[in-house]
Amino acid sequence: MREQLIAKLGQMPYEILQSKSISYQDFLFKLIIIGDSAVGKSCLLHRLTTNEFMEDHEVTVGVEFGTLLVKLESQVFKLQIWDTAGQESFKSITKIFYRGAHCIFFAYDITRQETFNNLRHWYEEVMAQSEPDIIMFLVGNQKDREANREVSKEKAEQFRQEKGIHFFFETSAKSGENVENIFIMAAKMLYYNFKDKITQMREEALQKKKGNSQRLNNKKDANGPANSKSKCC
Ligand SMILES: Nc1nc2c(ncn2[C@@H]2O[C@H](COP(=O)(O)OP(=O)(O)O)[C@@H](O)[C@H]2O)c(=O)[nH]1
Ligand SMILES: [Mg+2]
Repeated sequence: MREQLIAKLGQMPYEILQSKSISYQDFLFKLIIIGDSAVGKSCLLHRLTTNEFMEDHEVTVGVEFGTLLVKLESQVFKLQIWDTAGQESFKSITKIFYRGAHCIFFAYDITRQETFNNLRHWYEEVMAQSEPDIIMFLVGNQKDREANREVSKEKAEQFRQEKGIHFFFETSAKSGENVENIFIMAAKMLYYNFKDKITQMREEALQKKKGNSQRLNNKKDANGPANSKSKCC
């Protein structure tokens, strides 16, 4: 069932839009990345938004954002991705960070067992702070450093199942492997979950738009011919 859904979502076509503007009929999803310091959260976000790898960079304090516009079945979604930049103690993250989040990425470094072990604390924090229906991803980053691996895929998969986390992927911000994939999967999963609501909202927006143009037409009918008449005669 779960595998079927993953396969189905994987096949769904998508398009990444370059424009950063958003119109009123688009939908906004808030995604957050959490996990220990130096697992590669900022690099994942940077890779997604610029397609570059940051070898060395300064740690910024506070929350950083990245955005991605994704088109799925003619509907545009804005993914607003929050990074904990510099606040990697699970106790120091503020409630605002979790508020209204639709999707969460639990990130660890596959070459540091400790970062994986600490996900238990992160998980508890998320359970206490976030919405109950939040979509969860387990993300083992630094996949390119296979020779230094400390966390097996089996252990990670076991953790995913134990906690009821929806997806598990290994990524590399360095090579780019699976980076776009996790965010696109998140967008598709959210679209899938919210589809009925989205269709309803879209119809309402269309009705409203129709109503507006109807009003405009009426106005035009009222003023247009009358004006031209008065000009003409
Ligand atoms: N080899 C490798 N290094 C990475 C990867 N992702 C991040 N790094 C490095 O790990 C360090 C910490 O990355 P950063 O994104 O700042 O981690 P954060 O504290 O979780 O935001 C940096 O030196 C990165 O260059 C990766 O996928 N592969
Ligand atoms: Mg960071």
